[in-house]
Amino acid sequence: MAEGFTIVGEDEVREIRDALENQTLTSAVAKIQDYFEQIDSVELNIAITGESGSGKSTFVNAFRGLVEDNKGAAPTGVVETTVYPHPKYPKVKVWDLPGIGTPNFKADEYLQKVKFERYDFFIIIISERFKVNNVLLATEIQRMKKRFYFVRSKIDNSIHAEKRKKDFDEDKTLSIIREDCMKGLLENGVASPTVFLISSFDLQLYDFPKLQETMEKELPEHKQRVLLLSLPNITLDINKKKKEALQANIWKVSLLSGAVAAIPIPGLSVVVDVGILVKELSSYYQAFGLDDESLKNLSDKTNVPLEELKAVLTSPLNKEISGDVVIKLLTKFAGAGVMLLEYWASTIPVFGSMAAAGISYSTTHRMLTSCLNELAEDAQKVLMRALQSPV
Ligand SMILES: Nc1nc2c(ncn2[C@@H]2O[C@H](COP(=O)(O)OP(=O)(O)OP(=O)(O)O)[C@@H](O)[C@H]2O)c(=O)[nH]1
Ligand SMILES: [Mg+2]
Repeated sequence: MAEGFTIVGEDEVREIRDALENQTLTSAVAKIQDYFEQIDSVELNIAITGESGSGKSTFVNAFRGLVEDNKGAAPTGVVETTVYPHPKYPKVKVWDLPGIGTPNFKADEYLQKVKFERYDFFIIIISERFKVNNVLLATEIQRMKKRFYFVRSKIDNSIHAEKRKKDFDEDKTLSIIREDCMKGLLENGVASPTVFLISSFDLQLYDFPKLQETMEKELPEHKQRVLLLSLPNITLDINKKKKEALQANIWKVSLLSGAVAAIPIPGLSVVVDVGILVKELSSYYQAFGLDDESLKNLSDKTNVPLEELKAVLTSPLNKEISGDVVIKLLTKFAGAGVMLLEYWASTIPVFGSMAAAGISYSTTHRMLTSCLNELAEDAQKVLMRALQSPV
């Protein structure tokens, strides 16, 4: 067996078989192309609302992996609705809605004004003190059949203040804050409220991971992927889930690259569209935030110098992803491709009758899997370095 060789899971094999056995290779490829067009066009619109000064704009930035002085970051004190497309996934739009500060607040008018229909869900940011306006807003959002999540911001401040007390216990402080928020909401008629405690300065702490999981779970399936990929690379769990999501599509990309305008590579029994593979590898790179801009943002946020973050990267893909690099990689994995042909041919009969296609497919599959593992590992190392843990 080749080094690091991983047999694909049963689900994946079943999916590939279904795609290939009941139809011709051409129609299977057309279906895969269709699938990629569809996932590329999925939009996600997230509304951030709450009282004035509660921390909406700061959250909008943190969610997109930015700090305030970055280009394109949300400024504070803006009163109009402003949309901030995600820097890497422009179809993911975070909307910074106006604050709901006025005493004679009318939730229905507010929601009409901010065009509530366009959002997939709302995040209502609440701060230290309970305000009835939040309840009016939540109730109206619910009436409009939209989802919302309560987020209590600035938890770092609350923890900091409590830390001075001599019997300080972080978990206990957090549950007191949580219960206090929930009590206010319950008393004002919000049935079984959930409140996520966060600090926009340290999103990886407290309840953000839980919020992220809940948002993902409650989205329609076709929107889950784009939310996941657009999440800031701040926890090992996000890293792992991104890797799984990307891994799940490798068979589709491999099949596509071997079937669309495929060009033989001199000296290799591999026939692929190198452009598709360059695009795919670049998308891994973006998803894991290994590009210069993302690393710079991470460095700004954590105060770990950019050079130190870059120093932990080991994948050669961090230097360049080009057609030449892809061809070199395919050459490196061609041997494995030949070796794996038998496995793939027994799994997917059509490859048995087309050895060339089988070798191209196995080589590409093996190459993408290996690159994905490598980049995911680099992303993990960068994260651990940024969070100051020993690598
Ligand atoms: N410590 C701490 N401060 C925060 C956090 N979130 C926001 N802030 C601070 O709270 C203040 C208000 O934050 P903004 O993000 O401007 O609040 P906003 O809701 O957009 O305010 P308006 O646009 O005026 O309605 C700023 O000074 C932020 O730095 C947080 O999680 N922790
Ligand atoms: Mg603001």
